Amino acid sequence: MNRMLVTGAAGFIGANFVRYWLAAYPDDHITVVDALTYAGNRANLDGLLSERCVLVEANINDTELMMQLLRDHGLTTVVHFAAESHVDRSIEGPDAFIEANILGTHSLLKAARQVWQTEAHAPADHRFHHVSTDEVYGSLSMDAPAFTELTAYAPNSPYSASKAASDFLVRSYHHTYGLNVTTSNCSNNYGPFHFPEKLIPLIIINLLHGKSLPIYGDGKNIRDWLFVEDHARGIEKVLNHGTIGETYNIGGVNEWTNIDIVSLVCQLMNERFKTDESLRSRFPECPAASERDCAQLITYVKDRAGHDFRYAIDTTRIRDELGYEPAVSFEKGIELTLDWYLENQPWWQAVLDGSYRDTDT
Ligand code: NAD
Ligand code: TDX
Repeated sequence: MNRMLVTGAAGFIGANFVRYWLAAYPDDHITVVDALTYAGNRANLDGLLSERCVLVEANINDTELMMQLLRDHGLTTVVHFAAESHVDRSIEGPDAFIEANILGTHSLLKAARQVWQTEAHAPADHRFHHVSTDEVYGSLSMDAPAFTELTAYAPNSPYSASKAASDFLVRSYHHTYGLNVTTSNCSNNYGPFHFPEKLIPLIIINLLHGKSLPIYGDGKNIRDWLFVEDHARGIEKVLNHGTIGETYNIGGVNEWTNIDIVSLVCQLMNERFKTDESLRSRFPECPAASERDCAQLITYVKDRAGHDFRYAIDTTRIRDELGYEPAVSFEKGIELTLDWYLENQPWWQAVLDGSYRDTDT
């Protein structure tokens, strides 16, 4: 039986990870720590909280509290998702990224080191797994080979620079203090509970409302998309079989230009409106409700500052050493995602109108 601290699990990927883990490991216990920033949403944990899974609303920068939780809940594994995660916000205001991603990660590392390595009742075994991003490697040209774990770090945004700094801190706590760490660097995730400031959910929700679909620059930038549950499976492989001190790249080997992925979502939405009559009355402003093509909402806008051109992940290490393969094809994952947003309007409506922040809901 494992007792885990999962940080940032009221957010997109952490919530999906906890859902996956609780179902796969019925004997395990999870303590979620989340500061419930704008990106944290209690509703993401609906149906999951129980005696086996508790939510503590707290900031990872509170080192004393993190130590207390590790001790009092007998936690021997940390899976660290908590972070500021949106590149555009990091361009507008980097400070929150330094605070959460760098200082927050360091606070957790200090807590783990103190409780797991120096105290009388330290557990025999422990693990600190750090969840990071492919963006730490910088940007690729069209024909450059995909990022491997040996690719030199070259972060370009305040977000990716803060994640790179946190990766190095994690590395140093292994090298210097012998903390049992692993790190995974994953490509772009998509799926349920994705906050609608990010490309795919933003596009889905905008087109349902007949709003323009903003494409930065020429739309030719490339991302490697992975269904969020497959990210959870990758972290599971690393937790169960990964080598201490190592980093593992996780990706979908699934590169799409932004304009192609937005066009695909438009095409799938056109089809949904043809097969499901009820969508016309639910979303009358969507072009597909009046048999027009959703793609007419595509609007090219000013590019993101310092916009990385291409990310691509070489998954050889995690595939060959840990036997990891994504389980959900992109064709299936994008359909699942679209259907999730169509079926969970109250979830995203509450995000749009701000009521998801009400503490008594
Ligand atoms: P998210 O923004 O949806 O969720 C982040 C969560 O962390 C929120 O619930 C927020 O309340 C919480 N949080 C933020 N600062 C905190 C603090 N100081 N203390 C406690 N909680 C805090 O992010 P996400 O997309 O789920 O990403 C999770 C992790 O995965 C991040 O570390 C991100 O860098 C990494 N990652 C994301 C992607 C992606 O495509 N979204 C890809 C690779 C890696
Ligand atoms: O309105 C938009 N229009 C647009 O063209 C938005 C929000 C984005 N884009 C472009 C920018 C990117 O090239 O789409 C691409 C994807 O953008 P985001 O969804 O903001 O993701 P990205 O910047 O690629 O970063 C994501 O993947 C790596 C996550 O937000 C990070 O947390 C993760 O580390």
